[in-house]
Amino acid sequence: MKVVITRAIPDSLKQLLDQSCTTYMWNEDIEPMPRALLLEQVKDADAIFTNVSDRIDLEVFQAAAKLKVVGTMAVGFDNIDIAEATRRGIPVGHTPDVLSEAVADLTFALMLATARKVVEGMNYILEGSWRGWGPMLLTGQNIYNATLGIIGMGGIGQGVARRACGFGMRILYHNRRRREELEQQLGAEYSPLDELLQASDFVVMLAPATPETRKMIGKRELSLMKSNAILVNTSRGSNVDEAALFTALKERTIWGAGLDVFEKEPIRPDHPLLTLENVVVLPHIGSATLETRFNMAKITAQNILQGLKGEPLLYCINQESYLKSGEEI
Ligand code: 8YV
Repeated sequence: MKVVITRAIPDSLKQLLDQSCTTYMWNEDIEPMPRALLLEQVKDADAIFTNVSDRIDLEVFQAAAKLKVVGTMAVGFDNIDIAEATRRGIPVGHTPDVLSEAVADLTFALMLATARKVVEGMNYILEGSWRGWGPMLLTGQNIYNATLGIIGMGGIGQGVARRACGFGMRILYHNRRRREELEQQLGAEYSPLDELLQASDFVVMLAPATPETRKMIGKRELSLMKSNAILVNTSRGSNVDEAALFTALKERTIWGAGLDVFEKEPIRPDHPLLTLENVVVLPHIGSATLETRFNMAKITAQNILQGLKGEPLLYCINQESYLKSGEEI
């Protein structure tokens, strides 16, 4: 059995796969595996171990005639053609839950950094501008007792809500389906999207990237937000209309934004958003703690080993891929 690993993974996990498989690993952390090499390597592959940034599309599936399983080291899977995998009976595994707390931490880090001008403050010192204390110097927004609007109440959303309880926040949430048990546990209030946008001081975008959530926050939605409001996005860039966000931030119809994800990644230093003072940006590191990334890679390896044995994956995106044609779930 051959496994193609599209980015460097910890030695111990590569060894785990090496025990029962032949592995080809693209041994880079940041540089993506060249597309031509990926297409070449998957020709005789039984499994692909991938991540948020490699496109596993029709062309890859067509090239990989022997493919039995795909594992992505991520909760999101918008880079994978799931319909095509399902049509071919190929299960696709991912890594939900294990990263929720790390992404919730980073979401809070962006809320705090944006509201309290943490990056601006450090740059202010670095550029030698600090001459003394000023009553209005780098004044920000309160988080304590503020109203938080969470869009997407999955594992990460719940992690953010739990943290918000400690900050005395009123918690509103919007989700595909109402989660009454969470309303009890966290004191969160279900809210239609427009009402959430109108009432929140912090709006946190945590919905998955789907055709329905594409540009879910656009010009109209931004115009509903308060002038002191901060938007934080730690889900996918496609959920927010970046051009409309740029205008809202520039015209200060909203107060600020903290962004870990972008419409097209990576962004470069000449990106228009970086000309603005009221934005804090990070390079898609929501789940990037040593422990979390190790656990994500471990679950991905386990998903792949299960798939190669023809057994159920730990976390499978497309359960339907197991059905024989004509069967119903
Ligand atoms: C991100 C992710 O780091 O698993 C994914 O799909 O993209 C996460 O690991 C996070 O959601 C972005 O902040």
